[in-house]
Amino acid sequence: MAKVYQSSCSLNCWDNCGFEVTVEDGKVVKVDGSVHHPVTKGKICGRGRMLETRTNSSQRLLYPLKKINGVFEQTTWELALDEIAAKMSHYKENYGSTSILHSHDYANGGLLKNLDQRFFNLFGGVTELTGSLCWGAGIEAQKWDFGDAYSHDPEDVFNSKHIIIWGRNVARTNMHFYQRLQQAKKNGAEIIVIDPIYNATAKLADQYLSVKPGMDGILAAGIMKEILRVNGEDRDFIENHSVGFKDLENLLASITFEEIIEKAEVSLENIQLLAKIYCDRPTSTYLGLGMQRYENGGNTIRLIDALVAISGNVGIAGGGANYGNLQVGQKFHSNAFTLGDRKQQSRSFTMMKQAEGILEATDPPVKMAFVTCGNPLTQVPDTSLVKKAFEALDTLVVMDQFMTDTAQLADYLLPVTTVFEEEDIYYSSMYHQYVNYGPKLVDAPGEAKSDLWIWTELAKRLGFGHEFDFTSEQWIDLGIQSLKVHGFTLEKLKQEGFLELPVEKIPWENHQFKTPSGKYEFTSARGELGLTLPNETKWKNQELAENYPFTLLTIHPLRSNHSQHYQLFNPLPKVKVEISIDIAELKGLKDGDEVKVWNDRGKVTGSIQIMKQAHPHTINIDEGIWSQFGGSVNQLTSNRVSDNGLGSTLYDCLVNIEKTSL
Ligand SMILES: Nc1nc2c(c(=O)[nH]1)N[C@H]1C(S)=C(S)[C@@H](COP(=O)(O)OP(=O)(O)OC[C@H]3O[C@@H](n4cnc5c(=O)[nH]c(N)nc54)[C@H](O)[C@@H]3O)O[C@H]1N2
Ligand SMILES: Nc1nc2c(c(=O)[nH]1)N[C@H]1C(S)=C(S)[C@@H](COP(=O)(O)OP(=O)(O)OC[C@H]3O[C@@H](n4cnc5c(=O)[nH]c(N)nc54)[C@H](O)[C@@H]3O)O[C@H]1N2
Ligand code: SF4
Ligand SMILES: [Mo]
Repeated sequence: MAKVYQSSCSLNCWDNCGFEVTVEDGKVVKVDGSVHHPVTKGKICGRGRMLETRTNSSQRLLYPLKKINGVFEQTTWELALDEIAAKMSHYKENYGSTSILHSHDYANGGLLKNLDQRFFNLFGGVTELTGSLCWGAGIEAQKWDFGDAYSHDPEDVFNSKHIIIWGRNVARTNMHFYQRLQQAKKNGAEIIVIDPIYNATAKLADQYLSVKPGMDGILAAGIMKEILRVNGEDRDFIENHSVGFKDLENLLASITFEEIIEKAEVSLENIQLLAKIYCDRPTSTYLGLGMQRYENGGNTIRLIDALVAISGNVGIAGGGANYGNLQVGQKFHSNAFTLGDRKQQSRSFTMMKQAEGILEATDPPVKMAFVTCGNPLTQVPDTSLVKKAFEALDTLVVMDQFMTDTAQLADYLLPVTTVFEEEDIYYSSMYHQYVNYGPKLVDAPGEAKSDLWIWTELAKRLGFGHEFDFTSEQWIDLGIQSLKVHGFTLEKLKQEGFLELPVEKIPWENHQFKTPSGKYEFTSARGELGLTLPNETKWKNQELAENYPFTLLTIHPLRSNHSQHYQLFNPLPKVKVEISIDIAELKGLKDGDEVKVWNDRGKVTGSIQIMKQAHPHTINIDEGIWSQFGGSVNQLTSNRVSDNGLGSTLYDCLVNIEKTSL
């Protein structure tokens, strides 16, 4: 008998959809949207639906595997866990606990996934990763400007007169916001898209503006200059609620409109148009993450924040510099979970430079690594270096559901459950403030186990099993403790399927900022605001730009969440190289031509698709593709970190392109 259950998407995504999952004879047979969910309202995307295919796939890892003489052999959990625990103790005793690295990302949005930190903290503290490939530069930037990175309630977009979508590929990555944009447009709001690629979101726009990749901060400076020229700034906000405006004025005076137009490759007319739009409040800005994956990414977001601030669009209904929504994750009782104060040693590498860290650290060297909820071989920049680093380890433990590029390198490969095979609660600190309940609906195939089960078993072997002696219900209860005063209970969450977290719907409405001064900070003691440029550009690196004249973007794929779904495509995926029309003309390329795209770091081959409209000299290859299907695109990207130290520079990448002879 088929039965339908409320559940949640677990994927790393803006939307955190509510699901209705049909289970028949102990198997998930269908994943659909939950019509009850207040934000996602019954609609989900193909990536969410594909979680059914992922769960039932015959390619799932079923048993613990151990590599012996370069070949994987099936082993038992008992043996694998005993051996891994013994190795951990050995490395800790001989080199210190930070000779072990925990490499992870956020492939699963479950609260209980954070218990990995508890495990490693209680073990004594390992080498951890800081920063983020995803949104690190922008989050840090907003912390400097506002004190934190908060977004408006999803429904607040209906209060905007103008909606600026700045570098966010909404139609592809954030579908429930896209639905709201369609409605807002019907209601009469004006939509403006600023993006080097005329993407599906741009089709909805009243105005589409193309910009040279990485030059959005310069564009924002131009708009601010124009606002000041026409005295359109919000004097009340500037005088009463901000510090450092004088520094901003000086900075803007240091660049001319001519220079701005030349660098951003945007016309004066369009700069003036945007200045008018910003001053005709309320104008909301929805920033994407793509445009801060450049060396100047922090400054880019800070300059856009400054534009939102001087135009009086901070803290008002229908306004905001909407980027991430960290207030969502902050509602959980994470300290009780992770026990950060219990670690005795600590060391960190940035996410971007984890490979360099592994290869270069000596005190102590990195002997062993655990990879969980991440696939560094395809997702971390500079794949050849990442491969070299992970191959150099004495012991690599990978916990995954599939034989990914990273999994192939493991010494111990441990099969884990999917979202429908374990109980957890799910949230995303990117967009809306609802947390969803996800029950265990089916048994895992073979001997796959949850990450939490693995931590618990290893903890037992390492002498701190009692710290993991809780049921998943007890863990969830602990995580939502701080929400009890708001009437939150696990019972309620189970009954409803989702609950709304108590967040601020119009952040900074009271003008109490979380910065050291308590005001909006145009000048931050933490770092200077500058009109900086990407690293890989003719302005900074002429020789490089002569050899590699085209900018490579590697944006998020439509049908996969990063690398997660490619192996399930039918037909199997191929690398598609999208190019702007001028490149096609310059290089004599047409649709379907086979090409190589290369730079000093590596080479990728694929077939051409000419983009209908894109900024000149722009190429895109969607990220996430596995090596067996022609990836990884990160063979081409650099592991440099952003200006403020916490973000990646994945799109700050020059390449060349040629047709390959057949
Ligand atoms: N389908 C799908 N959806 C996803 C994901 C996925 O893998 N697949 N991943 C999820 C995750 S983890 C994230 S972080 C989000 C990301 O969500 P988005 O920010 O929407 O997506 P990205 O692919 O990171 O950014 C791409 C957009 O930035 C533009 N862009 C690139 N460089 C610049 C620039 O210099 N200036 C401007 N103005 N625009 C630029 C690109 O042309 C593109 O439209 O998506 C989430 N949703
Ligand atoms: N070139 C380029 N590179 C990029 C990006 C880009 O735009 N361009 N985007 C960056 C961004 S925004 C992000 S967020 C990162 C994402 O980077 P990752 O998080 O590393 O990417 P995913 O493909 O989502 O994969 C993670 C792995 O986790 C596994 N997994 C899923 N659920 C679980 C679980 O519950 N437990 C365990 N143990 N494993 C699980 C999946 O099977 C998959 O192999 O990639 C970054 N890399
Ligand atoms: S991937 Fe995102 S949009 Fe798609 S179902 Fe999951 S949460 Fe919803
Ligand atoms: Mo991301």
